[in-house]
Amino acid sequence: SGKRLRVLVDMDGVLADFEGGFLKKYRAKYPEDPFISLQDRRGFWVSAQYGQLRSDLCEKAISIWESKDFFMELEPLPGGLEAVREMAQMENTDVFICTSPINHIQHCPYEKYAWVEQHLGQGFLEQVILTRDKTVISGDILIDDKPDILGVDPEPTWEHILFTACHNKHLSPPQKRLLSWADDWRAILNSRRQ
Ligand code: UMP
Repeated sequence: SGKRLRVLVDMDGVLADFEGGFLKKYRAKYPEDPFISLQDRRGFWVSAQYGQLRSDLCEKAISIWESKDFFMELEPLPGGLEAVREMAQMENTDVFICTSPINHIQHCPYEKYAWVEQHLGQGFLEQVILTRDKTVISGDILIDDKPDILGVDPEPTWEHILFTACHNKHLSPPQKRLLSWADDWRAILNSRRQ
């Protein structure tokens, strides 16, 4: 009964540990430079906060995620892969991984597909959406750690559920939150079923 539920799940900060992977590789490459602990992260843009700390650190931060193997070697966040596998098996449910690649195109787009293939299997490549504008993608729910998801469509079809991350945990956002994958994501999906 009813129509199918389409769930869009973000990758960096929701399925893959972008912040942890960044900090580990930044500290290894620039051991003499200051860094921002995950507890002190504020704002979605890592490069902006590093640039505020010291102006030269903005490009040093960017050099980390522009490097080969950065996206491929990100660790899965706890429970994320299990959750999307379970969603994919649910009746009347379609799950897509919806992620924005960086504009330095040498490694990131390929490595995002390779990460999904490695962790979720080749069949899951059918579910990957790479876009710089998530507002043009239709869905019922978008689970994403970015507080402000803007684009050309002022009224996206999806309800944005804010996935809690080190950089957004102090905000009082207008959206519902998913605190982690241990939180009740099944209830959030069910609330959008008709
Ligand atoms: N990103 C940057 N700069 C930052 C932090 C992240 O370019 O300071 C990149 C990483 C991801 C993209 O490829 O932005 C965010 O994608 P979504 O999580 O919004 O899909």
